[in-house]
Amino acid sequence: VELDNDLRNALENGQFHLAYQPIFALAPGTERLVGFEALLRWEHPHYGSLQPGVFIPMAEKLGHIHVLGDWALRNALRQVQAFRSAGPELDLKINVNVSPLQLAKPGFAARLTDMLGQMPDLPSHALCLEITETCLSDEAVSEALGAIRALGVQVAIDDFGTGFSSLACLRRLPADIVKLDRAFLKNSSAEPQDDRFFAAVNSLIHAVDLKVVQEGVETPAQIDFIRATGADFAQGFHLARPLSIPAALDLISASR
Ligand code: G
Ligand code: G
Ligand code: MN
Ligand code: NA
Repeated sequence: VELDNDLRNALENGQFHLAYQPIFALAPGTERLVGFEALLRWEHPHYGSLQPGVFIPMAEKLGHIHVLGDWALRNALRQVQAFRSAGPELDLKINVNVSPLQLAKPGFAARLTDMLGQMPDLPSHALCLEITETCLSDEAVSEALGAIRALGVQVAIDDFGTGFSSLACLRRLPADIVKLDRAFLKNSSAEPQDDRFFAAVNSLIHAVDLKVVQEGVETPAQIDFIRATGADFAQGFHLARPLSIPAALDLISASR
């Protein structure tokens, strides 16, 4: 209950910031930086750094998710412009998580259009919105996704493979990218059938013209495994943790 009240003021008091976790393309023999996922952090005056798993559900329940989500989106867009200037030839992208509640509320696509309109130097393909697969049955969400993709903004289905995915769903996903949940990867590559299973999942996603990001890559062996089984992109602690802005800029310099 105390946190509920704190959340109301946290935005005004400047207690939120974004961390940036790098995403890499699995080019043969190497990994190439392609962009970052923006992740919200709340520096609480008493409890320290709070993870979104704690406060996003609270913000959704209290209705603050719209203001908080707009703040994150605006900040991430501004930041990716700076990242792109630091390495123009890299064509860096920014992934921003959005709650289904944000998408379902009328006006989201219009506000996004405004934000992008205020940034004429930023191509819309540099933004990717991540949504969890569980919300796709909602008609309002599907409509918003259509409008968003018409802008040229990319859509990624987050945490894919653990929730309500069905083959029928996959076939008509209004998206460009599928992010395979890290739980999926855990304990894999120990058995030969894991290779065939992952290769088949990647083929299936490629068959409907989507790209694959594997999340939660924690070991060198997992990089070899997902490269061999066909993932396009990778993200995870083995490659890079969520970074501060200076650390992200250092990585960009080193990637040029
Ligand atoms: O960084 P961490 O593992 O704690 O993130 C947990 C979850 O919080 C992630 O699944 C992510 O989708 C969600 N999340 C992080 N940042 C944002 C944000 O800006 N908006 C929304 N809606 N969710 C976020
Ligand atoms: O659900 P979503 O994918 O948006 O969540 C992203 C969260 O996953 C981030 O908070 C990030 O800290 C966490 N994360 C990123 N890479 C790894 C990883 O390799 N292992 C684990 N356990 N968590 C990770
Ligand atoms: Mn995500
Ligand atoms: Na995820």
